[in-house]
Amino acid sequence: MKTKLIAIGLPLVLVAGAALPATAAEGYERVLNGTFDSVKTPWWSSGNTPSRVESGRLCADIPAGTVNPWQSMIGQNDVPLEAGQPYTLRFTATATKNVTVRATVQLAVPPSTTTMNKAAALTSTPKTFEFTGTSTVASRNGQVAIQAGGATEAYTLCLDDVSLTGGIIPPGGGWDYGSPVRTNQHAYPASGTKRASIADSSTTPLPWQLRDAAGQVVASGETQVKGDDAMTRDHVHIADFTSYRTAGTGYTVAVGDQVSYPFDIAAKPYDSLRRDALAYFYHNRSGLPIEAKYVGDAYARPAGHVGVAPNKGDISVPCQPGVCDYSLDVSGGWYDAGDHGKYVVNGALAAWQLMDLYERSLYRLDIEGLRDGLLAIPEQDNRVPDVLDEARWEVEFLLKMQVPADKPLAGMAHHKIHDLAWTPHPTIPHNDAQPRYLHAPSTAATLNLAAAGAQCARIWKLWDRAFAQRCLTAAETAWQAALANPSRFAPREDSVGGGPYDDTNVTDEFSWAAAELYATTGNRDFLSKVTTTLTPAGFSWKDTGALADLTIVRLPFRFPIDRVLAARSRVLQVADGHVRDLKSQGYPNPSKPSDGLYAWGSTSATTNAAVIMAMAYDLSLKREYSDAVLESMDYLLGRNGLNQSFVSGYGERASKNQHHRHWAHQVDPRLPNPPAGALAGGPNSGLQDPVAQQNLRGCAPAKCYIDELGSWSTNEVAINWNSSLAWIAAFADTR
Ligand code: 9MR
Repeated sequence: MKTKLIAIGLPLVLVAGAALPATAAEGYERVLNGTFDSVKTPWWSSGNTPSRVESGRLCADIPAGTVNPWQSMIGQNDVPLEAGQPYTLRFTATATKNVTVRATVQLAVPPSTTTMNKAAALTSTPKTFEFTGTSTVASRNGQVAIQAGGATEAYTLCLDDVSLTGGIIPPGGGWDYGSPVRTNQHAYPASGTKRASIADSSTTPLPWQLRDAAGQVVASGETQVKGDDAMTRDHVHIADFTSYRTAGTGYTVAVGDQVSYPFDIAAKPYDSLRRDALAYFYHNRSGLPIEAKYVGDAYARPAGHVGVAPNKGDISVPCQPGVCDYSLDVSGGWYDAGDHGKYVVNGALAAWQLMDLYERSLYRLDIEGLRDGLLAIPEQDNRVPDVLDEARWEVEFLLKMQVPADKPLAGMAHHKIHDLAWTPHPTIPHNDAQPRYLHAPSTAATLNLAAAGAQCARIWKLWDRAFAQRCLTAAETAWQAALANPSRFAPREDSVGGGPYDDTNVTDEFSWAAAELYATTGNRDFLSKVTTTLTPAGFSWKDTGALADLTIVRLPFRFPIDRVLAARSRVLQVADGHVRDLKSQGYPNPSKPSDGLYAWGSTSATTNAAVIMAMAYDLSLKREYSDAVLESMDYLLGRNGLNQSFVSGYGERASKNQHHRHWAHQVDPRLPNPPAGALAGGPNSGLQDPVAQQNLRGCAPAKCYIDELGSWSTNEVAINWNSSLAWIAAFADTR
């Protein structure tokens, strides 16, 4: 409730939300928002215990009738604890009846190790408590809680000025990134570029060795001193062992007594990743059972959201109150990410990218990419390329989101469908009991449907003419509807129970949709509406203008030659910028944000930049571009400031706790970790979630990442990120 006053001699120093120790003996503050000045986050309460912030306190309605203390709680998770360190818990509390509760500090995950568990007798007069205890474990999963279960009568408990102090590691610090020698932890291509990055303060070159699995030195040399790396604040060296080309497993790079994680050298290192990155989509399909014969027992689950209780969707989903008076069958599609929302803007982009991957395979004669049976999915034997089967699963859903012809705003697309409130972790899709609603149609969703629909119409002509026709009709209807409703924007605030995907500038969406519609129909009206181009800012779900150029480059024979030449030269020019950015950095990220900050989903900025460089390679066949794509893979797979592979299952230290509702092993040991091939969002300077805020304060932009389930702003997965990973993984072996 109050701002903390701390006396450090004279004069008085005023510290808001003090992160620094009040005195050396007291230790650092470990809880966030202990004063409840306005918001509740990141505090939570049990499902049976409604809570809210009231006059600067957190008040909770404790129900009668539970048995154990932990059956009704208020708490905060993701509190870092250090082994052997003493902690002091302080809080002020009241209760509307005299009652004794338990004040606890323990692990929120098994084995729930306790640091303190103390009785606190509450009355209606505010009382301040102080307890101490020593942690026996080092963990970033500590939990501070008041356990109030076991009450015989209901009452209200209010809490204020909660503080947990202790520990010697400064907030955001204490990270051990392991060896300073960072490599692609998965594999390097025998015939491609092979480099390691080494974090070392030396200003003169250092000797390096490449060792085989038996420890024999098979190549050696001296590092290049790359110098200070702004995005990581590391001082970096580079070791280049490109000339070594013998395939094998268990290689390491050593610099002095520091040794990298082991890696392979292989002719085609990305063969499994191209399939795993695509398998992500079947795993996250809504509306059909995910079968063990395709994914294995650990990942099999009943169909999600097919109208079977406790699910309330998605067979007949009503609009949010006041938005429309009908319900739609919007079953199917992919869940967007760690949540069970389905969003047309993002879904259309991800489906588009898979369809673009198909068209690349077609024009580059990548037979593997066109194979039926490439993936373990139900359609693996239907004589249609699996990548198209997977994309169609989403396109069918997108078509269902279009407003029917006899309704107001006919032809527009509903922006999204998702739960009324955020569901907890874990929630397996078929167990989601939340009501789900259609949200208002938006111009952006409508245009993205038009773009993906037009692309679908062109592609499926070859495979299923009736479906192609449905796509074309939907796309043309959507276009007309968007012209008639050019400024219906999804609000940013609509972010409870699902993400907003808000966007108030749709010039880029108009242009991208027009490019796709022109490519498919040849109708010149569309060509004049193609007004945007590829720029160094690239593309994302929000900024789709660059995709117009990518469509032109993909289909040169369908566009006027001057447009094609201009688009090609922009792809080469922007790719040159990415190559420059990659080469200028200690760790090979082709995306170097101009504002010096890493954004939410930064790994997709990397993969999307790699897509541009790959397209430049396809246009020019210049090795420089394909080498840079391979080095981008190195960055994603461990050659970075964190020594972290952001792709599950690929690398010794690979992300395994991505924010996801059923790959939630971290909070329920009966559930699996993500399957191989799921890309974590990666470093994000924004630190929007409490886990990141607790653990990453002060991080260098490229180090703002934590492999914890609770860190939705740095460690989520998403369809638009995996579609991009699948695209470059397919490219990497087929240059
Ligand atoms: O990828 C999206 C990112 O660009 C936004 O900054 C962020 C906040 O609006 O949302 C991200 O998308 C999330 C979506 O809103 C809900 N599903 C999970 C998505 C990935 O985190």
